[in-house]
Amino acid sequence: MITRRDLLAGVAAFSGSAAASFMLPGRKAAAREVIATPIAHDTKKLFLDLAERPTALPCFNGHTLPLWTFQEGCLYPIVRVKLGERLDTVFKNDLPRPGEYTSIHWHGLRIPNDQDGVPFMTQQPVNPGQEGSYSFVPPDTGSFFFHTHCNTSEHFGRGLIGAIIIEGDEIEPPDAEYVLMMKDWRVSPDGKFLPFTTDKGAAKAGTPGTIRSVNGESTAVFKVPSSANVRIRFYNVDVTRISEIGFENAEAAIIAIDGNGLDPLPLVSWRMGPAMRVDLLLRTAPEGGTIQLVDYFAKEPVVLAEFISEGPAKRTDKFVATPLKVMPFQKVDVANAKHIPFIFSATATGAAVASFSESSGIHIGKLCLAKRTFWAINKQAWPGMTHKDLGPPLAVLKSGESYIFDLQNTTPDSHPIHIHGHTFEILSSNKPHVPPHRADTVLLRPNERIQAGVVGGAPGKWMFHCHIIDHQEAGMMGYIEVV
Ligand SMILES: [Cu+2]
Repeated sequence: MITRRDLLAGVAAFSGSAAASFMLPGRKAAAREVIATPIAHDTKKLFLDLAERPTALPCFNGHTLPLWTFQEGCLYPIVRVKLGERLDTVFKNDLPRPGEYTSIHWHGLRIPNDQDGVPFMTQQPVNPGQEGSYSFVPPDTGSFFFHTHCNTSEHFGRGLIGAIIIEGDEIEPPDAEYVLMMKDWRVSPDGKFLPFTTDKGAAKAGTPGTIRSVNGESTAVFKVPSSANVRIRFYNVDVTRISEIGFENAEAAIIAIDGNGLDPLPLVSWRMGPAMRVDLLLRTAPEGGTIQLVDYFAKEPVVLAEFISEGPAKRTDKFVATPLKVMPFQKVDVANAKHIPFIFSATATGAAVASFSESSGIHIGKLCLAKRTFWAINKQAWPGMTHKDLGPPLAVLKSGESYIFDLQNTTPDSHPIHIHGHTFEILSSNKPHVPPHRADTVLLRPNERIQAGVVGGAPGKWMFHCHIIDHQEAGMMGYIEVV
């Protein structure tokens, strides 16, 4: 019998079974695409209170840590909005440190630039004791999230993250739905937060956590209906970790990537960097059975979650994943698109720090480390980790016109590349491991080159950066201007 681990032996080389599954028939789905349309026109009110809340998460092994969260009583708030509804948000900055300003970025939402939540760039920062607000109608269905865009390693590191789900994409409702947020925590053995970032980590693959979790549990356990089709919205909201998720001995399909419905792909495994999301449809086990969700991109596979079936069977039919409705995106005009190269590289300082060891004899100047510019896009390293000191844009796009971003990774590390306010149309790669799809964050593997179509969106300055936060804060960030 071929096990999932055998299959993954092939996947590890970015070929074999996963690639093969993308070549299954059925990608001519355009004819049966159903366009999502607004299902409500109300206004939803949301209040967020950013504050320190000491919390003993189950994964903390009895310790209580000073988390920073958006709401009392929950680790990650889950905000649900119907397509067509307006979301009016008021937030208060009650963070305990003087000068700890905030703003909230709505990751993946194509909303007006002045609602994008980037301090200094799209709004003034909100200082402790102050309130801020946002008001927008999310234009697309799907699984998105929100987080601050300031002091991001620490804010993510302390848990300041929430999910925002835009409903209205289901043709056939699933039997149940679950939201899974995967994040590591950097905690010392005696239960204290470790420094959220290190120079060594920032110059390499990012500063890793010490405790793994899904929804704050080491292994999240869900009681699910038996023999049912359940929707799983899986988020990688870690700052560093790249995972490759799959189920042991189960039938499942990928039905959306970063919220964007696609012709369902049989799930073998799916690799995800920080900020990437995937919506899965899983056929649960018969009554009494358990299905495990596993991260295979680790020295030993790690069980992230268990789905334990209870009650009578919901379905007896063969598992077939119904596609989601999709949004009426303007397609990239590939024939007439302007190509723009983006080269993601390490700086000389970054390369030196990455190879630094006590015995190497390499001396890294204090000034270089103070600047912490280890990474660059098109040889521009974002000056410092705040959003002040705006340099020139990396590119200027015209709203409504088509472009192909030629994303080139010249480093030995993976980079999940995120664009604000836009959705990439992933067209091709020199490592054929992904099918064409839409995404707001695309994982650029070592030495990979990806062609990502973009249609210029709303006018404004839109951040464009790696979502390994250590890389973002050490230079791999810039912005695109749309005019
Ligand atoms: Cu990166």
